[in-house]
Amino acid sequence: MRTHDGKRLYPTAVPRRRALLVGAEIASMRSPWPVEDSLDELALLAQTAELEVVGRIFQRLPEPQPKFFIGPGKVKEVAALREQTQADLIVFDDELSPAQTRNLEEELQTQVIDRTGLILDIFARHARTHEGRLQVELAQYQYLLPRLRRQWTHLERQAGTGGTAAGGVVGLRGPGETQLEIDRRLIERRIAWLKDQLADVHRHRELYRQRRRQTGIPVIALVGYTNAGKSTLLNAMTGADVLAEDKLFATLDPTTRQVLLPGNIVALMTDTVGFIQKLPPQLVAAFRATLEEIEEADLLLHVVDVTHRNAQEHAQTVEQTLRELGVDHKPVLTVLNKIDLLEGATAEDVGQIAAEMGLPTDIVAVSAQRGWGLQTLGERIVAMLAQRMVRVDAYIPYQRNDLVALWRQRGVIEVEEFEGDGAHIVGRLPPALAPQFARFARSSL
Ligand SMILES: Nc1nc2c(ncn2[C@@H]2O[C@H](COP(=O)(O)OP(=O)(O)OP(=O)(O)O)[C@@H](O)[C@H]2O)c(=O)[nH]1
Ligand SMILES: [Mg+2]
Repeated sequence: MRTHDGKRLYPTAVPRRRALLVGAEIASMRSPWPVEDSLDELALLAQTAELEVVGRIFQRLPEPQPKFFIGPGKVKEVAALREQTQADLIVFDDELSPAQTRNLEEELQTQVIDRTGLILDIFARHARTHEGRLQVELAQYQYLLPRLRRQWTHLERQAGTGGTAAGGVVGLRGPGETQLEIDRRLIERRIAWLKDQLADVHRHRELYRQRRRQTGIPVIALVGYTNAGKSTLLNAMTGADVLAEDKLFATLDPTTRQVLLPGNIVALMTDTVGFIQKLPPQLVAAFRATLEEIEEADLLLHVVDVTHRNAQEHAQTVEQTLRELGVDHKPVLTVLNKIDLLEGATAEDVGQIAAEMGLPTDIVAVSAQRGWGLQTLGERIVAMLAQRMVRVDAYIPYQRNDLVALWRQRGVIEVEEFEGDGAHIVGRLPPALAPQFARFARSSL
């Protein structure tokens, strides 16, 4: 296990922690996810965090129970299973309140974390840039602060055994009440410092964006469920070499690359952090860089792994997260990825699959890995970007051929007729560039 700054918490020789997974199907929450599928996903998350999953158990309930989230009888079953499997960590699939976590730890005499805590641990492992690390550390401390007390109660009880420094996220020790107060104050101070640092980074990025905006180069953001193939698609479209792995949350820090679209149109394409069900939107929002890239984008490409059993649930989660982040007004093009795994499927079959999943039928099917469908995808992107541009009808003299070249690269030329000492051009331009053409315009609609 490693902390957010890459230091090892334990020597490598120490065996993996043994995790017991606990799920619940809550009737009142009406989650579209079958509880077993959600636990499968939790198991993948646990593996990514290098835990050994030694058992799983779930309960169907009308409502979450205030004390333990699950019912007291089920807690007893969990205790028995823990004994039997020798688990030393219990991972709940749902968000627990700090009080529920404390009650469960007291009852089960073992460390308890929830899905959010586990995801934070993975974030801490995968953040690479300075900003990414600051963001993760801030999110970790914000998660930890209300839970500090349980660390103390939990560890005090274990005094003499040296206490179990909790894995990843919860790696703080707090041996007593005084220490707890000190920890709390230190953490509050650290949170304030982290926020300051991040505000600085944001100011710098905003300056960069302002310059970028003035160039009128359109921005395309790749969004989607984790592991859908966003980074693979970015690499395939732009020749970037972003890490793409069969892991959840391989990408945390957005990468932006230039892409050359059909007609030699230049755009920027940004890879962003993946979404996942039951991830509090504040946590996605903690990735300000991702959020800002999405807010800034002219077009979102929603990448869906069409071969996943839960593709429909994935797509719904992404749509819901975009709504929660307040960016659902952006134009979206749905891209069904990994079609190489659908052996012998025709374009019609893929359209059918999309319709059955309740996805927009207006999709593009690709294999980012094999490079299939990328030409069509590029053409569709150009067509959608053109809709965001303003229509311009201009006469440009030959001396200003530089403007024609710019138009060709950043906009779309529909008609080009040579007349006298220049060219009469009709087409579309990004709104940011239109003013440069204003003095040559015949009419601008
Ligand atoms: N068969 C097949 N596998 C693919 C395709 N595209 C991506 N993959 C695989 O899917 C896995 C996830 O791909 P990534 O590109 O890392 O996915 P991502 O959406 O960036 O994931 P996160 O960054 O973790 O959110 C990798 O193992 C890829 O090799 C594809 O078109 N076909
Ligand atoms: Mg990625």
